[in-house]
Formats: sequence, C-alpha cells, structure tokens
Amino acid sequence: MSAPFPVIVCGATTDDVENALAETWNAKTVWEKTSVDERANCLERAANLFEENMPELITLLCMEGGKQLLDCVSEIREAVDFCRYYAARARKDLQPATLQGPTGELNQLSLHPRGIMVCISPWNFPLAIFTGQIVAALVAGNCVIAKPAEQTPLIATKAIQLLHSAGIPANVLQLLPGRGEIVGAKLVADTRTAGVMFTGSTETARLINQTLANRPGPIIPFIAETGGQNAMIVDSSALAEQVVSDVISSAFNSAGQRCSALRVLFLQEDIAPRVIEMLQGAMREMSLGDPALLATDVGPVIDQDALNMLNNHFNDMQKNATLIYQVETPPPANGYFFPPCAFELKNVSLLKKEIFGPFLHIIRYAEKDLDTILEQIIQTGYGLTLGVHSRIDATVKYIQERMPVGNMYVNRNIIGAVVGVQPFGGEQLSGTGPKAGGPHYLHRLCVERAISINTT
Ligand code: UN1
Repeated sequence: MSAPFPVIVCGATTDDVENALAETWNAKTVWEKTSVDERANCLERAANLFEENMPELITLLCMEGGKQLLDCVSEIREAVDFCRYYAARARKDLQPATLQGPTGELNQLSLHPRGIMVCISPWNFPLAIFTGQIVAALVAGNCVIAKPAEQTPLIATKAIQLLHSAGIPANVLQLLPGRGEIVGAKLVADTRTAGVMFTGSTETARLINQTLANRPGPIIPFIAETGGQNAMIVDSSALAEQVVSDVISSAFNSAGQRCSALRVLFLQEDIAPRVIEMLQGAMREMSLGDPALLATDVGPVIDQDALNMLNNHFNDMQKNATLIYQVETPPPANGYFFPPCAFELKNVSLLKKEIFGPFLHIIRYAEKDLDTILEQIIQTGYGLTLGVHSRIDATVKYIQERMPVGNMYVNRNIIGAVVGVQPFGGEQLSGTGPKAGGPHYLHRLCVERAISINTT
C-alpha cells in the first residue's frame, strides 16, 4: 500500500556506509566492556517501549508493510518476545563455565563478542525479524549496522529510535536504509564486518556468501534464513474441519508472505473431495481489502513486482492446473491486491520456485504413494516448515523420521513460530541455522575462548 502521506527516505550512500563502519568500529570496546546484565536491561527496556508504542507501530506496519491488523499485533508481540528471550538467554548463556579437568588445573570456557555484526532483514517481518537479529547481536556484546529492506525503512527507523531510547548508544547501533547493491554489498565486503545475519531470498544469500568468500582476512560467520517450498500432508484420518482452518491460516495469513507459509497441500485422495469442497466454502467467506479494517482477512502484497509475479504464475497455472477457487471480493482500486487462490496440480515439479504470496497448490495422493510424495518434497531442496494432519501416531512418526525440515507442525497450522517455544529456521536451501528464538543463537554471535591455569 502506498502511504497516505508524503514520505521521503534518503538512501545511504557509500560515504554513509564508511562513516557508519568507522564510528561503530570506535564504539566497539566500550560496548564489549558493558556488562551482560546492563546490555540485557537495555533489551528489556526496549520490549517495554515496543509495547508502549503499540499504536504507532501498528500504524506503520499496516501503512508501510500492508499488514493486516492481527498480523501487526502478532508481529509486535514477536519483536517483544525476541527482546525478552535473548535478554534472559544472555544472562544464562554468557557466563563463563568452569569445566571438568585434572586436579591442579583450572579450566574455563567463556564467550566474547565478535565485533561489528551486519544485519540485513526482509520487508515481510520488518519489525520482528529486524529487531530479533539486532537485539541478539547487541546483547552478545556486538555492535550492529542494520540494513532494513528497501520497502520498509519507516518501521525500521521507529524500531531503531526505540532501541536507542532503551539505552543502546547511537554509535553502537546504526541504521543504514538504502539499496542492497550499495549498502549491503559494501558492508558485507568490508573486513571490519565480523559477521552477517541475513533473512531473505536464497539467491541473495548465495551472493553474500560469495562476497564473504572473496574477502581477505578472517572467515566470518554467516547466518542465513531463506525461503521454503513448504508442504502439508493430510491423510484420510485427519479432521477435515481443522485441516481447512489450518490450511487457510497457513496459506493466506499475511497474504502468504511468510517464508513459513503453506505452498503445497498434499491431500490423500479418499479425503480430498470433502476437504476441497470445504476449502472452497471457507475461501468464499474471505475478504480481501484495506488491511486497516478489522473486517479484512487478507491485505495487499508488498509491491508491483510481487503482484506481477503472482499474476504471471496465475496465468501459468491456468494452463497447467485446475483452479479450485479464487477469492471474488473486488479489490480496492489502489494498492497491490492479489485475490487469494488455490489450484490443483498433478505434480509438484510444476513449481519451479517459491511463490511468495496467497497462492495455494493442492496435490492428491494415494495412500500407497506416501513415500513418493515425501521424496518429492525432499527433492525441492528446501527444508523449512512441514505440516502433517493425521490421527495415526505411526504415520506422524514415520514422516518425522524421514523429513529434513527445520519446523514440523502436527495437527495445527504451520505459521507463527513463537520465540523460545518453536525456535525457527530451516536447513538445506532454507538456511544455515542456528534457529532464531532458540537456545543456540547467541553462541553463534560470539567467539569462544578457553583458559587453562596450572594451580599447583
Ligand atoms: C518469515 O516468514 O520470514 O513462523 C519467518 C512464522 C514467523 C517467522 C516467519 N515466526 O511464521
């Protein structure tokens, strides 16, 4: 959606990038020496400030990111959770540990900041993912240069203002909105950067990885969270009513613009006609429109490029698949609205890439072909989320043991991973780990040092 007010965003220049690097470099030592407790206090104050500024944050998420109101609330909740979770983890994980060793020797292992972390985040969670990366790096004692997505600089600016008000010094945390080719490329290539945290496309992740590989100097950590070709497998024992509700939220919440969103629904043929009919009924009730209205279920997609991609895919699918339903509410005249739709396909190989939007693909399968569809899902190369709807424990276990996915969800929807409860992130083409909102995240942002003292 275009904002109903004039917005001027100055993209950072290469000089701005250089200044930010130089300033952050100078701020490093002071922040490193700030106690873990004090750094964690800043995160907790930030969490409170995010909650106090809920109305403004909702407005920005809705106006700039086109987010539907309930999605705005969950996004702010997630940002707050990241602050409180990483603060709590830091207090626990960042203490030196005394290790077992021979008598007459003291052995300790401790974690230390790496230096400047570059955080590159996406427009689809312009507050939660943006904040999550930043606060994790900061609480571990690193300085941060944050590069938000080009589509969502305003929400990023507000988040940075709140983090500064929470006590994080301005030179320790710097914001550089602007173009990836200018800002991101220069930050990643600079040897002062000690680590890169990235969420976005698999292609961009590969580019960053190449740039890092070509740098002189130390080899640094790269945490990438990328795309998915997420499936849900529904067998004939599943409860159809629940399947439909979970499919609708998994495929269409946030206009399908979550990397966790459902892309391919595999329905066992015995239950398929009933589920499809109920799905059509449920989709008939969905409303597409202004995300600022409570009555709206699905808002716009992010920009013209996204809309074009979806329209092109719709045309392709019309040739190669059968339309099950497309939401009929006439979309508002202004904005990038794509009516949610579902198509039935013969084979998942028709999908060459992740379709990032409210676009569901359905495939029927026979019970005897379960292994074949599991193999097809693996063959996509991604490993992010997977849903299973079945009331047979043995089936759930069978699938769980075979599928290389980061987050598997059983008899529920496959989106909305909760910080600390469902640590989030994939494997294979979907990302490097460690999982965001999980207990191993902070370790990756630190260096480990061991000391061994002869005490005799
Ligand atoms: C993403 O879409 O980029 O599980 C991540 C979820 C969110 C994270 C999604 N917690 O839907």
